[in-house]
Amino acid sequence: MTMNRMTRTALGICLVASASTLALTGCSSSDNGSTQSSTAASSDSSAEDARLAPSVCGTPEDDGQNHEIPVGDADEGPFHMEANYFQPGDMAFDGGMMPAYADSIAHIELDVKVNEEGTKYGWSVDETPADLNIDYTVTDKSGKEIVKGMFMEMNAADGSHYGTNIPKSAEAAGLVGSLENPGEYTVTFHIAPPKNYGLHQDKRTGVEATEWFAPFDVSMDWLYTAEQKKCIVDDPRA
Ligand SMILES: [Cu+2]
Repeated sequence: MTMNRMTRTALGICLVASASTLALTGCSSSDNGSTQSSTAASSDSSAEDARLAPSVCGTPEDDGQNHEIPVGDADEGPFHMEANYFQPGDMAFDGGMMPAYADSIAHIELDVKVNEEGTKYGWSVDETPADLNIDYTVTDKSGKEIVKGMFMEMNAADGSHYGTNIPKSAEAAGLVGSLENPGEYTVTFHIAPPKNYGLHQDKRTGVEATEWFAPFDVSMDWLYTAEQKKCIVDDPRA
């Protein structure tokens, strides 16, 4: 157990629900019924819920590495997918597709890897498939859209993925609200196949599939803690 994990355990991080907001706070077993203990994501009931880990940014524990906060994962169709979020990314070559670092509150990404089913399109297991068309929509518990946008392909220090920055406010897009405060949301990813991307069909070189997969949606419950905001700085390249 690292010092970091020991500290987190000592803090006894709990998610406190009040009228319409969630907040991270320390709690103990003596807290009353207005608090609920964190739910472990794994089957090990003693394991901490990684979604609730406090940010190390600005603390002596900050190791300078990026710390992704998990949203969830899914295995569907030709892909295994893992969604994470963290502070906005400062990007080169984004083609103007992505909200700028200074205008954003978070970066959300989907690590898409080919599974066994995906090999019929000629991909290799665990590779990142190129040229997918992915968008995301965040809704609140009433189903109201909070923010949505297109993902793009990009590389970070930990490899290739799909993602985008989430703007501080979605008002310009006619949506509502922002992710300023912690909350419980649903994020839905719409996964569509590549366009203008060939599939060999001839006898010598052809792949098994004769057409691309049908577009599909993957939804995940998003326990959003807003912890990534602690990692936002004035100059992300400094
Ligand atoms: Cu990214």
